[in-house]
Order: sequence, then C-alpha cells, then structure tokens
Amino acid sequence: MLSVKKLSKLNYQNKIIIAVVVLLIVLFIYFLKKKDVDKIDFKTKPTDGSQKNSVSTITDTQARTIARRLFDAMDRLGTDEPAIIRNTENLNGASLQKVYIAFKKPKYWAGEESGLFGPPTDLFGWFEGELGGKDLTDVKSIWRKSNLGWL
Ligand SMILES: [Ca+2]
Repeated sequence: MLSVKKLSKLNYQNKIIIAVVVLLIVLFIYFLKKKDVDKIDFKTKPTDGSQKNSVSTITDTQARTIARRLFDAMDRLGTDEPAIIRNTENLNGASLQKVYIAFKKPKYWAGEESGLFGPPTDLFGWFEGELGGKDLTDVKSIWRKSNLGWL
C-alpha cells in the first residue's frame, strides 16, 4: 500500500516528467519558428539552384521586396551594383522569375524612372541601361538560371 510520502514522491516525479515534456514542446516550437525565420532570410541562404530551379523558394511578398531593392539600386543617379548581386545571387530560377514579374515595367529614362519620358522597360532593360562590363556579365550569369531568354 502506498504511503502518503510515496504518493507525494510520485507526484514530484510526475511533475518533473511534465516539466520535461513541456520544456521539449517549447523547444520544439522554438526550433520550428527558428526554421521559419531561416526561410525568410532569403538573402543569405543559398539555394541548390541546380536541382530545385523550378520551385520558387520565395513568396510573392519577398519577390516584391527584392524587386523594390533592385529598383532602388538603379533609380536616380548611379547604380548600386553590389546590392543587385547581393539580392539575386542566391535565388534559383523560379524565384528569379517571380522577381522579374514583380519588377514590372517602370518607364526608364536617362538612368532613372520617369513618369513622362522613356518606354516601359522590364528588369533586363533597366540592367542594360545601368550596368556595363563585368557587372553586366555577372548579373547576366545570375539570371541565366531564370530561363527568361535574356542573353
Ligand atoms: Ca541610375
């Protein structure tokens, strides 16, 4: 027969077991969330472009954010070449396609967006207007994965 002392000892062990289980659940949720955050950090996480080129690794919102960064890197005076490379080099083909679509066709005139002059220009047109030499070659080699026909 269980004494009161034994019962309370059992309860104590049960409490430890429950505490451990709760801790494991908290840790599990923490790592799940951490994994989600890792996914969001699309700038620094390389993707295996060779095998997963057809499945986008970014959301539409992320594609719009990257497209906006590319636009900001090229609009107005000069060009932020490192920003263009940094924001696209780790994207696979399908993700690059999303970014291309999200960029749309802002009117390009004399190195910047113009509401009045210049034809609606896609991302590649902006690249060609803003980049030259090795920068253009490097950006083209990144975008070859997109299969969008820009050579
Ligand atoms: Ca510019």
